Amino acid sequence: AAPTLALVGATGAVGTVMIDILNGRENWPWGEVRLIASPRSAGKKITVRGEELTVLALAPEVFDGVDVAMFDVPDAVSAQWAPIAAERGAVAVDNSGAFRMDDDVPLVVPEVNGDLTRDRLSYPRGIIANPNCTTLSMMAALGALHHAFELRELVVASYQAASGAGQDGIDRLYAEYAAVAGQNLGTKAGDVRAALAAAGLAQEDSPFPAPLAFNVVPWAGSLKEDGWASEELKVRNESRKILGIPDLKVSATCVRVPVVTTHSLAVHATFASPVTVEEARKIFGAQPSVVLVDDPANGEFPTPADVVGGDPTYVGRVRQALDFPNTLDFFVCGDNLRKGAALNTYEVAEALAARL
Ligand code: 11C
Repeated sequence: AAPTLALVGATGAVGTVMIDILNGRENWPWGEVRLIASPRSAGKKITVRGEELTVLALAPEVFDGVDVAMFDVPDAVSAQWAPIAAERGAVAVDNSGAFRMDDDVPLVVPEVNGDLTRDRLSYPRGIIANPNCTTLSMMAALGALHHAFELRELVVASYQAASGAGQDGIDRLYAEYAAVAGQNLGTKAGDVRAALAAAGLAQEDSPFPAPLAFNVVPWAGSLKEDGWASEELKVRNESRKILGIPDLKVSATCVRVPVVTTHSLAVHATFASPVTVEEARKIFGAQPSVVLVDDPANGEFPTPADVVGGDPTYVGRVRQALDFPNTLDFFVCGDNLRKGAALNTYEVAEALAARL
């Protein structure tokens, strides 16, 4: 019989994009689909491939008979429920941060280390993890370069969209834009903060630590040791694990920008030997999930507003770093809710379905 697919977190920001992906998929290996969410959302109706499904409340029994269960829920929910799904016979493909760095849980980007979905011995706990959207947004491009030229050092700055903070992030950015619209703000220190406060948007109610409208905020995630943000450490640790380079030198600065969806990264990647722009372009051209948009003379480079909603990783501004012969600088944009989250999870699930 065709395998059964479950989606836990079907009504959240990433879950909603996942439904869109399920509806748009050309090849369909699945039989039954089960949509699962918190008891608060249970009973909702969602149409998947022409069939109206009722969202089920998260409970151990909903995993009975499920072959692959995709989790798009907060860390604590995954930490509790992915092992229950696995115990009941499903392979859990988890998009949270709960298991990513566990030695017996592979962290998979199909273009880079997809072989890890082929053998059950690679995921002994029945759990496969999906990377953080910031790491993931550059991985298809970086993995292709690494396979060809051997990556040694990685310095990145991210430009992260509000939807990285979920529906609350999206709602907050829209509310801030509405509150500042038509006012000539951004000319005096504090004028944006004051306008938001006057509109009833208290800073302490925001998922971001400073106003995002008319601004950039050099912070994403929670505070870790020595002033690092959790997002920056995730970029370091997850890049090392996915690329299989435990001692890769990485330094990241993560920044939130007033973009709704699509993360961007400025990447400074150093390889074992000199790499030319022509060679890099060839490698990007040979990677089906990478699209090169790189003709600055004609104003062509990737921007979030131009690529949001797309599946590929868009790469532009490819340059040989002038003072670093083994180093390439380039700019990457990737939809953080699609390849950065739902799409990658689904691609892992689909690879598993092919083996069931
Ligand atoms: C953000 N990258 O943009 C985060 C969201 O570890 O899955 C995803 C957090 C994670 O805020």
